[in-house]
This record gives sequence, structure tokens and C-alpha cells, in this order.
Amino acid sequence: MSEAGGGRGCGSSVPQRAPWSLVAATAAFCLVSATSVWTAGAAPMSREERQKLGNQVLEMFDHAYGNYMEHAYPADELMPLTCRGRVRGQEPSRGDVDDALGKFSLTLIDSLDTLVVLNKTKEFEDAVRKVLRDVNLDNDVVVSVFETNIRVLGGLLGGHSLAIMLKEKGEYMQWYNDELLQMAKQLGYKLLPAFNTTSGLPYPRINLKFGIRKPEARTGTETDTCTACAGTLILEFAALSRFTGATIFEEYARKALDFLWEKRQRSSNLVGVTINIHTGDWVRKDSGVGAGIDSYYEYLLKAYVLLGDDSFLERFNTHYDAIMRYISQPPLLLDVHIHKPMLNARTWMDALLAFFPGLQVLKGDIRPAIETHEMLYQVIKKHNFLPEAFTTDFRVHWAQHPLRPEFAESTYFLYKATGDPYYLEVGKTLIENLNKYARVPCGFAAMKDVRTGSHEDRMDSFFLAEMFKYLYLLFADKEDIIFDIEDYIFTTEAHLLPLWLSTTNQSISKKNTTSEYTELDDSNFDWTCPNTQILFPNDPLYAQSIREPLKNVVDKSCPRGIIRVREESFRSGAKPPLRARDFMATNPEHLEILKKMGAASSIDAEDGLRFMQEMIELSSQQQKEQQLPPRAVQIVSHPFFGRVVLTAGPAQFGLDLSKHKETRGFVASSKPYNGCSELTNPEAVMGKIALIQRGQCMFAEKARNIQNAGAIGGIVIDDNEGSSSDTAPLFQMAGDGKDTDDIKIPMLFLFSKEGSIILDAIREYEEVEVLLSDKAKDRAAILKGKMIPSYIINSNPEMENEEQPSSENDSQSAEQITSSSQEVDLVDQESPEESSLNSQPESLSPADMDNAASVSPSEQISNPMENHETTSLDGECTDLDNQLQEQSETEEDSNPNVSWGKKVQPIDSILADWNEDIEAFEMMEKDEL
Ligand code: DMJ
Repeated sequence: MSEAGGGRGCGSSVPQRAPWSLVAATAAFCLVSATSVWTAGAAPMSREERQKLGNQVLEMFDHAYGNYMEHAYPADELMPLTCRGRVRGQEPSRGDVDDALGKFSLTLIDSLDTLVVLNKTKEFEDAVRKVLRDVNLDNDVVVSVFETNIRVLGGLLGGHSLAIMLKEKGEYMQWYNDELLQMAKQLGYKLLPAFNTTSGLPYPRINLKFGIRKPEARTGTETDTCTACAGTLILEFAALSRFTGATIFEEYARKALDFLWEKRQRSSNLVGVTINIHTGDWVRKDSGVGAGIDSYYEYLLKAYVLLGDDSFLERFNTHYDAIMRYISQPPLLLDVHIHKPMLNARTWMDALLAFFPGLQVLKGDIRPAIETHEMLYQVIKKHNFLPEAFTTDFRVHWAQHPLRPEFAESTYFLYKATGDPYYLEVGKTLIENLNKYARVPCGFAAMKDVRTGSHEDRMDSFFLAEMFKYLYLLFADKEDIIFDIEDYIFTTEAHLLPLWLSTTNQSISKKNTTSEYTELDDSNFDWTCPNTQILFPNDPLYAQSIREPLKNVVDKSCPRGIIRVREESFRSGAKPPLRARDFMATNPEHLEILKKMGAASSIDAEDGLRFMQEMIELSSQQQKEQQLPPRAVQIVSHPFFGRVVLTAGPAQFGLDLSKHKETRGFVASSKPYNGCSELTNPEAVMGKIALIQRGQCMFAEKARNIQNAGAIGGIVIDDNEGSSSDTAPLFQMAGDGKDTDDIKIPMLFLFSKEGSIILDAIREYEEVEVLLSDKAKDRAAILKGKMIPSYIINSNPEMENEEQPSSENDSQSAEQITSSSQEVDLVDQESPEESSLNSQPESLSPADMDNAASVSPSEQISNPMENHETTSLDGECTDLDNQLQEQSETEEDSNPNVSWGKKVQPIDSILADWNEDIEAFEMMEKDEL
């Protein structure tokens, strides 16, 4: 157990206290009392700057919410690239991700309490009216019980909690009569059939109209669910019971939690990722704090905070002890096997675990929270966002990032606990990165690949429910919020439930509850919670002193130094066990150790098992490493200005873009278009990036022909119509089996859908300039580059100012900028370390023909866990006709009152919006500077 894990967690040492008083005050104490403390490590941020950042968050929220309401509502989510609503059944299925969509205007409901936190009370009032008028909870659609609970039930309850707060204040919501609560109750009853199992664990899905197991329901045959899915209900269900007096909801959620607790692995006290809902057997026996388990732990601690029930705290503390013993390998949090908890189950971490430092703050264990948060921040600084999964040596494992809020959440809680302005700077970076890399004219788009900066046509509702709340609260002072946030607890979706529920309708039978509490006064609280008065009494640099040793942990990562070596090895002075990555078949000592494994003792057997597992992971990792990472084609000319980033396949020959500066140039189609013979239009491609069609000859031959014609780069476009990097694995273009050293120009490959975006742009604008690189470049740098239309500069005086190093240079710099065709070098944002990481050995077999099956498949860009039938493509806005047709051919809305998914924005209008947005973006960038 970590030093901080036992005895000093919030409330753990004072179970005799009155539950409601303890939890409310303790939570408030842990999170609030430190805000006046400033550690001297990071410079304090002025009130003015915090206000400016708060305003920036408001503007960003308006951009996301406004576009959802204008272009997507009443659909569940906004598709920000094609600027329309995502309607289930009208888009290709994305698998489980779609189970959050129930045709119940998900984003609107998930945004309700965010509107109040952000002081948008009028908009809140309108939004509640829309929910009451438009939302139908009786659709024939199969939804995830977990997602519907945390997003929709939680959203309605959060909305209700703040509606009654506002009504009581006397200005807004005077007409409100618990209508949201009635909807929540209706939804609660719809979810209850899912609990009809002998174990009490809920089925993972339910049909909103037909329930479960009836033929019409199309669900109810599942046998497994994830631990978080079954264990993340108590806050919403208990709140529903206590608000309404209907005890059944809290009872069902408690029963599911009781069952999970019974099924914990008794020697390790850990739980697995998935469980059989009928037998209670663990289906997946790996255990971590991220995907599949995360909010189960969160809800145990928060159930104690909200309900004051000691048994929840005892359970949480037992699990926490196990987590700190086995999973926490500071600064890493690594999954282990529940039966063999000294064995790591993975060599990578997922992005969901980023919430854990925030939970550790609530628990009162600040040190490991600071450490893990710092490690995560460095991963973010390397890739701009937290990739969905990353390895223990901080390389990208799954490259997506769906704008998850967990890291912002932990940043907020750490700031509240430490008062360290460093965390404000972290928040500022998050804001900058969102605006630079995820903002698109119609909202914010998920990152399809953090390495290239390409987008997915997706803006999940949790982005509005959580991200903006945490970012806004991070910079807000108490008086910036119209109510006292400390009177509420955040659910896992950041919905707000009032702490006074702990004393309301407590008639529900509490199993295992010892409720002998006596009220103590607040002066005793300083010993119940490791608050900053204890943590930082003589040392204001405490938080910084914890971060400091980790400051290069990502850039100078050395996995062997970080991953835990078993404690017993250290203690006994024995040699650490042989790791797969160190194994050499030629080393006799290694062979001897290998022979011993599995033979002599259980420790040897454990080593053997780990060795085998590591060997398997290592070999798949090495396979990946031998493949070149994807590249980016970024359209930088008017009106795109770097907003369109296309994921491209690299070539095993020609200029390596990971080692050299990017190549920027206008594009021109080669003649012949297949580039298989000497070009007949060398004057057109001279000094440009030639577009060539795939097929007829080898990639290398095409490259030589365009190079001979004077091209400075080439883009091969797939001849297989409709192909896309969303649905096909990206590959690298192999050489021709001969020496290709003569090819000096960079060559990239685009699938047909991505390629057609460039071809369409040429048709529309003639002059199209692109940037070929290993990673999309910062748009601000692109805007500073050549070919900025003078109308933008003229209409934006601040842009001129930005270029002025000092007032003496005023007149000169304005001139410099308006001579817009001058080339300005882009700043390479990558560190040398990163460049070398990207330059992987070329090892794939040479292909005979470029479009033959012998082309080596490369690493799939998208998350391998997800269905590849996604619709999300950069610039899919050019394919609107097809999509319109597809829409009309697919499922009709089951709610006759609401017209679903009919709002498709024409391309001209999207481009017009882009122009506006570019200007707004520039203004914003200047503001920041
Ligand atoms: C949110 O929906 C919730 O926070 C959930 O618990 C898991 N994470 C997503 C956002 O990443």
C-alpha cells in the first residue's frame, strides 16, 4: 500500500461522523480550502488572464453547442465535418459506440447543467423547454444501459437539480414543476427490466420501447457486461429514488454493487474487466483503473460522499489499497491479472484512466495523483492530445482521441487541491490545443489520429457535458458561478447532484451499514483529510517537488526503469527476473533461466508466464515498429488554411518526411494521370506537387517520372473508387525491389475519398496548395505563411499587429505581411527525439506492382477495437450528395413529431462558414498573443 493510501483518506478515519455532514464538508474541504495557496513553482496567473481564459471557454462552448443546435438538433450528436446530425440507422454502424444514441437528443440533455455552470441561464431555460417538448424516451432503439444512465438519466437529474435551485432563487424557471424529474423517472422505469437477472447485474443493453428478451426487443441474449457498466448506477439511481421517494431504483443499483463486491477476487481484492451477468464468473480477468472498470471505483467513493454509507467507503478503501499495491507503478497505472496481480496484463495504458488522479484527490492521496497527472501531461505535450492508448514507453498505441474530458477533470481537481497555478497553465494548453487542432467550422471534431492531426466526423456529447464544465470551473472564481458548486457532487459524466440528497428519503434498506454517527464540528476536519495545510505547511513547492523528477519521463523514457521490478527481488537481493525485451537466445545464462521457469517454484512459474506474455506482446509491438507511421496531407491554401488534414500512407523511398522539413507546394495533375511514362505536361508540374493515379506501373516508376518533370513531391491517389482510410487499412508504398536512392522527392498515398477532396478543391479553386508532412502543422504557423489573401489581412488589423515585434516596426511589418506571397518558414514543432521515433526501419518486402496484393499492409490507423465502418472522414463534406441519398434510403425516425437528420449544409455554405470561422480563429489567436 502506498504511504498515502491508508488511514488518511477523506473520512476513512472518522466513520463515527454524521454521514451528510462529513461528506459534504470533507469533500468541500479537500477541494476548496487549498485554492488560496500558491506554490512558488509556477508564476501565479492574474485574475484578468483567468477571466480571459474563462471567456475563451465560453466562446468555445457556444461554438460547439451553437452548431449542434443549429445543424444537428434534434439528432443525438453533431457530425462536425459534414455539419449535420448523427441519426442512428442513417449512418453506417460504428458498433458499440452507437449504443449511446437513443434518438433522444442526447447532446442537448447531456448539456443541460453545463449551461447553468457556464451562466447561460436563459439558454438553460430554453433548452429545458425543448427537452420537454421534443424528447421521446419511447423509441424502438437498443441502447446501452450504462451510457443511458450516465448521460441521459444523469443529464435529466442534473438539469432537475439546477432547475429547482434556480426556481428557488426566484428569477428563472418559475414555471418549472419537476417535469425533468418526471422524465427521469419514466426513463428509470424503462431501464429496470435490464436488472432482471439472478445476479442483479444488469444486461448491458435494453430496447427503450420493448425492454428486454421479447422478440421485438432485439436484445437480452448477452451474457457479459463490463464492471463499470454494472457498477456505475448508484449515484443516478439513488438520486432518482431520493428525489421521487420510489426506492426501487436505489435498491437495484445497490444489489448490483453488492454482487460485484462479493465477486471481487478475494486474495488480490481486484475486479476484472468483464463479468458474466448470470454466473458472476469473471470473463476478462485483467484489472486496471481505465476502460471497463474506471467508474465502478469512482462510484464507490462518490456513493459514500453522496449517501454517507460507510460500507461504500470500506469497499473503496479495500480496492484502493489493492490498486496502489498492484496497479500503481508511479507514474504509470498498469493493468494486472486479478489472480496473479504481480503480472502486468498489458504494456500500454488507455486514456480513460486519466480520471484517476482526480479521484485520488477526492480520496486525499495527492502525491500519486500529481505524478500520474504529470506523466499524462507530458504525453499530451508530445501528441497535443492523449491518444486512446499509449505504451509504457509513451508511444502511440491507438491513435484516436475523441475529445475525452478525463484529463481536464483531473487538472481541475488537482488545482482545487493544491492551488498550484501550474494547473492553470495546463488548462490553458488544453484550450489552445482544442482550438488549434480540433476546432472546425462546425464545432469540434474528434481526432482520428493524433499523430497526423486528421479528424473524425464525431463530437461526442460528453465533450459538452464534461470538458467545458471542468475547463470553465478551472478558471472561475466563486463569484463567477451563480450557485455554490461545493453543494453538489459530480457524477462520472460531470452531472451535478445536490449533497442534501444524503438526508432525503433515507428509507432504503442499507445492507452492511453501520450508522452510529455523531455530529462533530468542522474544526476537527483538518485531521480527517490530507488537506493542503498538512501537505504544504512549510513547503510551498511541494507539488512542484513531486513533478520535478518526472519532468522528462516521457521524452527520456526508459521502460525498464519505470516498470515495477518485483519488490521481493529487491528485498532478497536476487537478480530481477529476465524480461522478454532483454532475452538473447545466444546468452547461455538466459537459456538457463528460461529452462528454470515453470519448473522450480511458483515465483519461477510466474516469471515464465510473464516472459511468454511479454514475448507475444513484444513481437506484435516489433511488427508495428517496422511499419512506417502515417503521414499528413494538409490543404493550406484559401479557403482551407490547414483545416483539412488527410491521412496519407508513406513511401519506403524518396524523402523521409519524419526526418526532413515538410514539403509545401501547389498541386497539379500529371499527364498521363497514371504517371507511368514521361510526362507530357512538365511545365504544369514543375516546382509543384504532382497528383498521380494509382495503377498500371510501380510506385517508384511514377515517382521517377514526376521527379524528372521537375515535381517537388507526389501524391498517388487510389484508383479504387470509394476507398478510404476509414474503412481500409493504410499501407506504405513499397519500392520496386531495386535501388531507389535516386528518388529524392517525398511521395504520399491517399485513398480515393481523401484524394477526391483535393481533386474537388482544384475544380473549385484552381490553385490548391498542400503541405506534405509527418504531422499536421499548427494552423497559426500556416496562416503566417505565404498566400494569405489580402482581404483577410486587411480585414484583420490584429493580424498585422501580431507580426510586429515592436512599435518601431509598425509600418514595416504591415507591409511584410501584405506581400503575402513571400515564403515564411514553418516552425517544426517536433523534437529530434520524436522525429527519430517516427523513422522506423524499412523492412517490408518490395512490391512488384503498386496496386497488386503484394503491397505490404501497414498499421491500421484507427482504433482496432472499433468497427471500421465509420463515416468520419476529413472533408466528407464533399460527399454530401451520396450521404443525402443514403439518408433517404435508411431508417425513418420513430418519432413523427421530430424531423431527424434532414439538416445537411451545402458545401458552399460550409465554405462560407469556414471563411468566417478562419477570421474568428485569427482574432482569437491574436487575443491569446
Ligand atoms: C464519459 O462518458 C464518462 O466520463 C464515462 O465514465 C467514461 N468516459 C466518458 C468520456 O470519456
